[in-house]
Amino acid sequence: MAEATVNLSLAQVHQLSVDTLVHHGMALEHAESISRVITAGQRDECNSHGLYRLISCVDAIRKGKVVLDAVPEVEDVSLAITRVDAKFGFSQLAFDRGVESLIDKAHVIGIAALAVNNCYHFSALWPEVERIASAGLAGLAMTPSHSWVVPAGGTKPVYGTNPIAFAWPRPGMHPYVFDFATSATARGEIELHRRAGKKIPLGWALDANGLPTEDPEEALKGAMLAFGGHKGSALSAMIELMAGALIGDMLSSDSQEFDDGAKVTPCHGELLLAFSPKMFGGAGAASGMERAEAMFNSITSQGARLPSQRRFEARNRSIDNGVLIPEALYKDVLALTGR
Ligand code: NDP
Ligand code: PYC
Repeated sequence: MAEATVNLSLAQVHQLSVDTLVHHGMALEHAESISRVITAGQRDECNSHGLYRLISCVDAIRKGKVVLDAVPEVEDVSLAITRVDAKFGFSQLAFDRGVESLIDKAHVIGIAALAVNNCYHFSALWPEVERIASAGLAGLAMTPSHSWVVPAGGTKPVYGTNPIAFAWPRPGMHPYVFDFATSATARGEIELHRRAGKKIPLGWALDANGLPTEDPEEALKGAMLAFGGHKGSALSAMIELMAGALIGDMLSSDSQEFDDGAKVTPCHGELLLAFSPKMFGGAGAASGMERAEAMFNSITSQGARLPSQRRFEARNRSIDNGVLIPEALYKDVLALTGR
């Protein structure tokens, strides 16, 4: 039987998100920043990081973990580096406060970095790299999470689900964007399988005894696997180093310890990088952009799809028709404010 759904406009999703967060004491500026990202996630049918995330946001608020009125502090570290201390608020407002500086610096000196420290982080990274690409820059973003993922060949979790996202600007078109967890899937996907009473594919996780499992509940009690064996595992380690150790912030294992059993969304840092094709390419910049287009064409012309194509198609549909939310999720979100 088809799942019952509720049709909401994007404006309704945004308002539902703002109202829920403000109801729980979130400062309006934070609620607006967070809700833009949640609405974008739902709009692009990224179900693990759309409205569903409100449940974990409210959980973190109820457990008194997140600073609801944190004022992010922007520090101009050097010509190339901007740091934003999120002061233990959610990450989105801190990103909003730092991104213009990142973009300005990359335009001036060709390459720049934004380190966001001390933030509670639950969102997808593509809205951030898309923002960088909208300024004509290539963008890279990465962040740790909680140590849920075993290194390839090991048995004990070390890494987070550690997402990495990249965007390349394409004038007049959507950018080329990928954004994925370095685990076989995002933890949120496993949680959604549990909600839907569905099995997970083998290769995503191990149970608490270290055996492969198709049961999402057992997977969440056990450990997750990296994507691509030793390759995803090494990428995940790089993210721990670059978006944790390098920027003086927590690794996934530290974040897990900091959580102290509360099981709320992870708290750590994020690293974002921006590169100017104009500055790097110099006299060859225009031909570099043309070669990039030729490569994209050689992918799509053989029937293969670009990452984010599904998302951009979903975006067009949602802008025209609104989004379909599972009724059970809609009820759970309304229940967050006692409705
Ligand atoms: P997916 O495996 O669903 O997708 C990963 C990427 O691959 C997307 O860019 C997707 O594009 C692309 N893709 C999928 N199938 C194809 C295909 N056949 N051909 C070309 N490209 C394809 O993502 P994950 O489950 O790994 O992660 C989901 C989200 O979770 C991410 O946005 C990530 O940032 C977020 N996350 C956040 C964390 C945090 O700590 N904040 C932790 C972990 C994950 P498309 O979307 O168009 O399908
Ligand atoms: O889905 O793995 C995940 C995740 C972790 C933190 C936010 N999302």
